[in-house]
Amino acid sequence: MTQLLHLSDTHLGHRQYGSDVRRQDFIDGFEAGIERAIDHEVDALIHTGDLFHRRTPPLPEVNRCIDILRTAADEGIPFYGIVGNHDRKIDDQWLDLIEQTGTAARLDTSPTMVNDDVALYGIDAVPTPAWESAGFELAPPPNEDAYRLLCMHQLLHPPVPDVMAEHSTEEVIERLNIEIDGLALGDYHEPESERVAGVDVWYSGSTERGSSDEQGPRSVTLLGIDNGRLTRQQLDLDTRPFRTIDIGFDENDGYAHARSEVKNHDITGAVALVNLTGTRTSLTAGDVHELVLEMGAAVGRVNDDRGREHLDVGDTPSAAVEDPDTLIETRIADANLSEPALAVEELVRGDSATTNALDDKAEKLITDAQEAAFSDEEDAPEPDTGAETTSEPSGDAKATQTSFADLTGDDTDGGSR
Ligand SMILES: [Mn+2]
Repeated sequence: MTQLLHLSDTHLGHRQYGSDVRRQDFIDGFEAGIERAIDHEVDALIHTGDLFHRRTPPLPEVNRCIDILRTAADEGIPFYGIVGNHDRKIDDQWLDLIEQTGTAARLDTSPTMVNDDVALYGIDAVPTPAWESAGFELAPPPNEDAYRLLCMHQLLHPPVPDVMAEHSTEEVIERLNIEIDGLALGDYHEPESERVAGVDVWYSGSTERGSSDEQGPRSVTLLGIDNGRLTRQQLDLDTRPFRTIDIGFDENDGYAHARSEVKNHDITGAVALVNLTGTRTSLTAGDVHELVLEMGAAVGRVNDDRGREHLDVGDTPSAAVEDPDTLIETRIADANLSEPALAVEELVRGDSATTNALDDKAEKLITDAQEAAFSDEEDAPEPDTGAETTSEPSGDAKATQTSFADLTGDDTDGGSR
């Protein structure tokens, strides 16, 4: 029997909610997946795209990724991957670079054989404009009886719900020049499966929550292939819990009210997502953020909707609509933004900062990036990031690693009162 471990959408380098704790969580999720492969002594690992969160991942993430892949390589377990929509670059890919270290290899339309009885194929994420003209020509395996497993990174229906899908699974299968037995997919972050036109089709899901609507356990998939027959087992990963806390405010509600509401939830070590509704009071979103951290949350995220008129839009199919963060992330991945633009975007969306602090911070990021870009000097002035010394050039995402204290003006170098 040949055993494979399928993992996907690891999004290394995702500094979710502007948090370095979350950034580490994505590394940990990836590592946990690789550990499962080692525990089960699989014959190979397959990764179906979005290894990294951005096409310009932080260098520490690339290094950590290689370290972790090496633990599998040292056990004789090869790692085969394809490129996703988030980490896709124009020509050479990150996987090509990592391949130089001997810890990974890219799948393509020629078969990569595992134990002579499984033929692995890979087609990188195809952007929508290129879809119609994309060639799905696979070279036949050397061994006629081999189990043919194609890896792709697309939203295909089924099993992706029709409203979220880009294309139909049946269309993909029809466009292939050879028959396949299995289609291992990435891009959709939930573990789902379906049988389409005689082909087993499944998503392994992501290894960390990319948004709060990814509610089920994160997982990887153990595949067993015996005489051309496939068995599949979902292995759940132990990831940081998410807790959603809704707090309604009346005129006189302040700190004590917020505290007693938060107390109803076990937020120790969790990502606490707090929604504030009702009347705007003197208690700020920043106060609530501080409160949940004091009460043991590892990460806090406060959405302040107080004082807003709510339109009753009636019965819309909201359950089927994707989380806004997920939609934004996808658009950003497609947008080919510059480093400074990504840094400012992350700053704006990443935290519940006051507008003034945000303005100052964004302006500084842009000014620093301009200085770095237009300076004739060999060593352009380093951006003033306070006590922290950065080992990366200015303009890199590193410059955005401000703490919440920085953003709220609680830092020591604030100056003004
Ligand atoms: Mn993804």
